[in-house]
Amino acid sequence: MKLFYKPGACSLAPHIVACEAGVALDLVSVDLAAKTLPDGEDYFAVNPNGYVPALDIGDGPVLTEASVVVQYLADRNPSSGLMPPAGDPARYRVQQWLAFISTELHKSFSPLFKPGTPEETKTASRALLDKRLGFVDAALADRTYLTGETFTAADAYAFTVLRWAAPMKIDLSGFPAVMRFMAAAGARPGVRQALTEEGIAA
Ligand SMILES: N[C@@H](CCC(=O)N[C@@H](CS)C(=O)NCC(=O)O)C(=O)O
Repeated sequence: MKLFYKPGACSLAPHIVACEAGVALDLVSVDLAAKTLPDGEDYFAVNPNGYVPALDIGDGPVLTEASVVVQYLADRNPSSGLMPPAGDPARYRVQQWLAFISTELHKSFSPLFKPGTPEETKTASRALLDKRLGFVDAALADRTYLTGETFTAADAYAFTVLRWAAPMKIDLSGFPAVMRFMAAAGARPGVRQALTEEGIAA
């Protein structure tokens, strides 16, 4: 399987899941500004939306959407615990977090990265993130990871997105449980492996 990625972007989430699950990936870096691949090919031919992640599973069009790609990879190795089985209420708890991370966190960070975003929009995004971080902090108060003591696909996605707080100058010190989560997730061998392979390990 080929993962189209950019170092540190949301494509890090499926990369972490693959490392945690022991699923082998071929990594293909995408120049998101030029929308090209290392061989000069047009990335729009891979993903017409032009964004990462995209996963070539060798069967039809690439899979896209970080919250779905992580589930596909986690399900390659059910014993990893990254995604509980269909029908288990625990699976829908993880999916609830995946949807929350995608729509409430990821998409609130996005305007902060975009050149030309009006200051007013950035201020609104920061205010919303502050509220949502409070929610995540409260959820993590009595547990290591989002749904308990088991690291799941949702944790991989949350870790990926919350890493953006530092470059966006969002201070996490008021969210101690989030800081503990980042330290615990960041110390996992699978997470270290993905960061190292993307050339962004601290
Ligand atoms: N809806 C997509 C959005 C993915 C996304 O925002 N990707 C960013 C990197 S984190 C990207 O590739 N941006 C470049 C672009 O949209 O041109 C998902 O949930 O996976």
